[in-house]
Amino acid sequence: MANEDDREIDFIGQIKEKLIQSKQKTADAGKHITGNPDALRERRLPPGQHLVEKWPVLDLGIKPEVPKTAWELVIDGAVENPLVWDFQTFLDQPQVSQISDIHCVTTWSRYDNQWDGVSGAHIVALARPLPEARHVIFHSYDGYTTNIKLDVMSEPNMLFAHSWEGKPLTREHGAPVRAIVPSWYFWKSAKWIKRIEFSATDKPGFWEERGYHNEADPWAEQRYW
Ligand SMILES: Nc1nc2c(c(=O)[nH]1)N[C@H]1C(S)=C(S)[C@@H](COP(=O)(O)O)O[C@H]1N2
Ligand SMILES: [Mo]
Repeated sequence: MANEDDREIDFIGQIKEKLIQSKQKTADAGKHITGNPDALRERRLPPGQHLVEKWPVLDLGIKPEVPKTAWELVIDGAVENPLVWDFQTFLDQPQVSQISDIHCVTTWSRYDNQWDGVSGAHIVALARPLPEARHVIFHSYDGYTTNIKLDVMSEPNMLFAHSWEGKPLTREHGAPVRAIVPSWYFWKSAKWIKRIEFSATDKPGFWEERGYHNEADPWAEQRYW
């Protein structure tokens, strides 16, 4: 009898161990964790996100074909030094290479994307925002717009990318140049960018006007409002 009891306890013990292991796995994957932002950051995957290997495509159904020879980038608004660059002038700027994670509001995340392009900090330094400038609005060739705060432009890994994983961006991912704003959900990373507008007033963009959060911190789950 004592033997049978022991076996039963052992059995329950094993089940418990399995349960703990599976919960541990879930926790390690960063799912269902709330509360401790430091623990979340260490785990790298923001709350409510899951990892993908392939890079999904999301747009408004229009994928404008913008040849490098026709592409132009206007940098204007509340700046001392407005600029208009063609693609060669863009390439003539100091180039940076950065690796960052993508977090899309539709819950997929993709780690370690390598981008090449021109840093937001470089553009800020050249354009010299006026003292009243607080916001930056991205305008794209498909009519899409999105807004970020001026501070975010100068974050160390914010850039305007022409390449991903060492190859030119494909049309569907925003060729020839797109914004990459790693600290915010990916809808802030405007594809097919054509204008960077500095502004004293905030101008909510396409999704921000349709219920998306005005900021987009994935760690604070600033998804919709
Ligand atoms: N110009 C433009 N940029 C855009 C969008 C868009 O529709 N048009 N969609 C945004 C959204 S909602 C997401 S999730 C990402 C998707 O980028 P990807 O297709 O390269 O994954 O682009 C963002 N930038
Ligand atoms: Mo998105």
